[in-house]
Amino acid sequence: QARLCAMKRGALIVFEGGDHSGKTTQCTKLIHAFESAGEKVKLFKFPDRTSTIGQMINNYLGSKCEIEDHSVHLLFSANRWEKQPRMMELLESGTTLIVDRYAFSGVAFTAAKPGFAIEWCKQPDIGLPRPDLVCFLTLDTEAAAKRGTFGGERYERTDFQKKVMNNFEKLKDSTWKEIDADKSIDDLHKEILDLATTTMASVAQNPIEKL
Ligand code: DGP
Repeated sequence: QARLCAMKRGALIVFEGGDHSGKTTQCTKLIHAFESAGEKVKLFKFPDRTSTIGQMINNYLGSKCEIEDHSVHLLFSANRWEKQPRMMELLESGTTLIVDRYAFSGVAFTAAKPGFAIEWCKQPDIGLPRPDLVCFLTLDTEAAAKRGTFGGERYERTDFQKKVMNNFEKLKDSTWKEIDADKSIDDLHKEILDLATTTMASVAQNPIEKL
């Protein structure tokens, strides 16, 4: 019993939301805050464009190649699976993971394409570690537009992004916290730091669940 209590696992904290909602900025700030507090934390970002699969995804997103829609869905999932062993190892050894996009992006983006059912889209990610907290950053279209125009990557179109946000709504469960991202970087950070700190304290004794 005493030994079990000493083995504090890390928390899995995921950021989801539309493009331009500030996920990457907030992930970076959260990592820095935890590091300064002496916590064991590590950042993951999906898609991870550094692996062989990640490079295929990078070329696809930059429209340097075409990949059939089902195939690319499976590649995005494979890109998460290739990181799964390392993620589990870190979580079990007490490191908290901050993850910039995860399986929910996988589902929300593919299901925004014609002919894709949410249930089909969920299948390849079944078995990945389940997040303890999903920070879902929302930003209305007007506020998003103020943050500049979309770059040239595939999916960066307002009509497509609306469908994506609509799909995220269908994926929410009790681990999701919807956060209005239309505020200053520092105010948003404080809100997120609070949520993340509470989550880290509460999950320590719970087993890591699976999607
Ligand atoms: P980012 O590097 O966070 O800007 O993500 C790149 C783009 O890829 C962005 O438009 C979101 C999209 N995306 C992220 N994960 C997935 C996924 O698993 N499947 C699909 N189809 N798109 C994804």
